Amino acid sequence: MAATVTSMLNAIKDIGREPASGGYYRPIWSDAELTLREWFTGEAQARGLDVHTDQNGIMWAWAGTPGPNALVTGSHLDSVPGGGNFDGPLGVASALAAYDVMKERGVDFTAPGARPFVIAVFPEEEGSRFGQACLGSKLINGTADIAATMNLKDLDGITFAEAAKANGYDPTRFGRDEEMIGLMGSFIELHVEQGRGLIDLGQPVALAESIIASGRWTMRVEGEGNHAGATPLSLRRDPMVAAASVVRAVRDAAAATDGGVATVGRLLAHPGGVNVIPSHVDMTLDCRHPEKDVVDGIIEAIRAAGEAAAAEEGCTFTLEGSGKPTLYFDSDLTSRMQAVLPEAPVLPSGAGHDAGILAKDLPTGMLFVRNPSGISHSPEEYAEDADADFGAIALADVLTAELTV
Ligand code: HGY
Ligand code: MN
Ligand code: MN
Ligand code: MN
Repeated sequence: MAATVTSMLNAIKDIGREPASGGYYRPIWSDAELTLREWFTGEAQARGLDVHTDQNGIMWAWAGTPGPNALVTGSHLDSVPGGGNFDGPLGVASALAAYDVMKERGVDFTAPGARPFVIAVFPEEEGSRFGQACLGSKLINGTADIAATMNLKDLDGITFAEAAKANGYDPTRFGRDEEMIGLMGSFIELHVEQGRGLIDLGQPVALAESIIASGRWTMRVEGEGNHAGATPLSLRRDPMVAAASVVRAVRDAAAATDGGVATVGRLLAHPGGVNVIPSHVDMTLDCRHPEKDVVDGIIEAIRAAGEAAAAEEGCTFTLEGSGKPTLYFDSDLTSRMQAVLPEAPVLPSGAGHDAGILAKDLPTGMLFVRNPSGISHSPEEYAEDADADFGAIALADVLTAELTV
C-alpha cells in the first residue's frame, strides 16, 4: 500500500487540533476544514484522480471518466467540537489507500467498459457549524429544506447562505442534483467504529446492518431576565433552574427505556452574564433508539417534564425538532460484502452517517473498523495501525467485487 492509512492520518493530525483539549474542531468552511479539502485534493491528484467540488460543496475524485452506475466510496472530513482524527478522515484515507491497493493489484479503472469509480467527501456531516447533521448528503439528495438551510445560523449568527457565498458558492444553486445522483450506482463508506462492538467480539472490521432511529431537537426555557443581586428568590422566574430539571429529566426519560439514549450536548444561557438571571436558556437534544416509537416516547416524556419544571418556576418550555426511523442498509449489497468478508459481524450503528442519507436513492453499505477505546466524538477515538490497514484492504476487496456489479 503506497501510503498507509495511518501515515495519511498522521499527515493531518495537527489540522484543526485544539491545544487545550487535544480534540479537533473542523466545521465546514473553517480554516481547518478548508485545509483538509486541500489535503484531500493533493492526495487524490497525486494518484491521478480528477477532483472537482460540486455546487453543494461535495468533493468528487474520479478515477476516470464520470459515468453512470459509479461505484462511490469516501466519507467526511469535518468534525464535532473536541472531536477525534478518525471519525470521517479514516473513511477518506481508507478510500485513497484502497484505491492504491486496487491499482497495485492491477485494477484498470479506465479500461473500456470499466465501472466508473469515484471517491467522495461530504461536507458538514456532523452538522457542527449549522446544526443539521449530514447536510451535504441531504442537500444533494433533496431531503434538506433549502430555504431553512440557507437561514441556518452558526454560533456567530452567520447564515449558511452568507458562509456559502463567502466561500464562493452560489446560494441559489444548493439542492438536489439529479445529474450527480443519477451517476451514483452505489456508495460504500468505511468508518471508525463508534462503540465497543468489535473490541468485545475480537474482530477488526464489521459490516453495518442499520443506523438506529435518531433525531435532533431544540429546547428553550423562557423566564425573566433580572439582576442577580437585587432580585429576591421569591420574585424570580429563573429559566436556568428549570433547565437543570430538564437536563435531569432527559436522562431519566431515556433511562426508563430499554437502550434508549438522550443527550443535552449544548446549553446556552442568554444573555450569559455572571450577575444576570438569564432571560432564556437554549438547549440541544439528541435522542436515539432502534425503535422510533421509543424515541417518540422519550421525547414526549421530556416535553411533559419540561413543561412541569418550567411552570413550577413561572417559566415556559418549548421543544421542537423531529426524528427519523431506523435505516436498514441495502440487503443485497450487504450480502455481497459479507460474501467478501465472511468473518465480519453485521452490527447496528448508533451513529448517523451520510451512507444512511444517500440510501434514499441508491444501495449503500458500511464497513466499521475496530476502535479499541470504543469512544468517539473525542480525541480518544482511534484505530490501531494494523486494523486501519486491514480495513483499507477489506474495503479494496469489497470495492473490487463491486466493480463487476
Ligand atoms: O451524530 C452522529 O451520529 C454522527 O456522528 N454525525
Ligand atoms: Mn462520521
Ligand atoms: Mn461523527
Ligand atoms: Mn456520521
